Amino acid sequence: MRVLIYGGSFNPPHLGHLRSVQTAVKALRPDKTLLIPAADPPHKALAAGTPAKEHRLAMTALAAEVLPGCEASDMEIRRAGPSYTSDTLRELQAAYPEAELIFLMGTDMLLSIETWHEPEVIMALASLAVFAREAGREGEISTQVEHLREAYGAAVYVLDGEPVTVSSTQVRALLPMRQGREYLTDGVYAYIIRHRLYGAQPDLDWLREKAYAYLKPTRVAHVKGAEEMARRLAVRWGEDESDAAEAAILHDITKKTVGPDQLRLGEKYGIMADKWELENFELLHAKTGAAFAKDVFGVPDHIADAIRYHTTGWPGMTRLEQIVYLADAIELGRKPYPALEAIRKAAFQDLDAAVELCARRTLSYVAERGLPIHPDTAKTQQYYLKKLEDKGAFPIQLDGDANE
Ligand code: DGI
Ligand code: FE
Ligand code: FE
Repeated sequence: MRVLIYGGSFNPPHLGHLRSVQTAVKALRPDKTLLIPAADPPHKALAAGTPAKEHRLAMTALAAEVLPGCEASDMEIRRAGPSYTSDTLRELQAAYPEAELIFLMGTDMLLSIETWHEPEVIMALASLAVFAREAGREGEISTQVEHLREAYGAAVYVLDGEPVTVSSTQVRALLPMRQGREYLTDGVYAYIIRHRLYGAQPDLDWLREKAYAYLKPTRVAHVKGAEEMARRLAVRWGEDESDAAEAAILHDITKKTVGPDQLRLGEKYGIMADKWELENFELLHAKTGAAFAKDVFGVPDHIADAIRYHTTGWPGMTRLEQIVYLADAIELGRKPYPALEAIRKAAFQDLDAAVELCARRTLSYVAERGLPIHPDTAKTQQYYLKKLEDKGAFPIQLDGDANE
């Protein structure tokens, strides 16, 4: 039996790691491959902002899923203190007494192995597997391989392949810029976004694809329209365009859940439905949407709140919240309703006036249908009316031909 072992900080695990493993698997045909994230690597301090080791283990397990016969091991993370490879190999030898252990390593590790804790134990317990052809370092590599064979009797497999040069450092630098997804498995990327590790912000193409999968197909056009309108308004009002897009993409994320299921979803997130929401479950989708977007896509509070207030509004909304509230109501695919054109126009001239009119219009829409008025809708309208008065502006008058 052969067990291939690949250790590292996996911070995060990326396709370069997986390709190295694939190359080694092809050459060495192990029965089992273990990816072992280190708890506390003795050789290099982990970068600032490194996620908890449990996150690195979870990501490594997700990465391992895409390679048959490959799994993540928690043995170093479980163990207290620094992760010495010699201890790991002792433990593995006890677990697989009959197996040949093969320790896969990168060039830097190969060259520095004599400075590790108990290098002679490592080379006695395991064979090494290294890549022969890292550009410009072939000489160093073959000299070191010869040296380890002579000095330690090391068994070294020299793999005919180039190591993949993408690094975790590069990936970490890309993630906050909504980039880097192409270096990760989808499972790892989704995990990073969900927990917003490394300051990651989602690639919006990816987010759309994921978000639309939760929508009824007939709602997708509305969400696209809301995103487009939210972007335009963000540009107009100097807000972050991609934050506005992110909120709009997710704003109706739980809308498909109807009836008592909407109530149950709220309970799952600790949302107590109020009297009005109990009479009209649909109102809850704004609050459950915010909670869901936080849970599944890790959205920060300012985006979650824009989702939360998109249906009723709220007194004293931030500009981003106003933008999402309005974008939902005036996106270009909205079926015409009275005051729509007036709200559209106002949204680019005076956000407060537009919000006031939009809330006023919802109040009459709801009243016409005999539905209960949610107090937040009323409060929103009153708040913005007062705000307009305070700044000496007038609410928008609708005359007879407002029914455009
Ligand atoms: O989710 P969308 O359809 O895109 O739009 P939305 O989130 O604004 O939801 C619109 C629904 O919410 C619409 O059916 C009216 C309802 N609504 C908004 N404010 C109130 C309200 N329903 C009641 N009962 N009371 C309100 O104050
Ligand atoms: Fe909605
Ligand atoms: Fe909507």
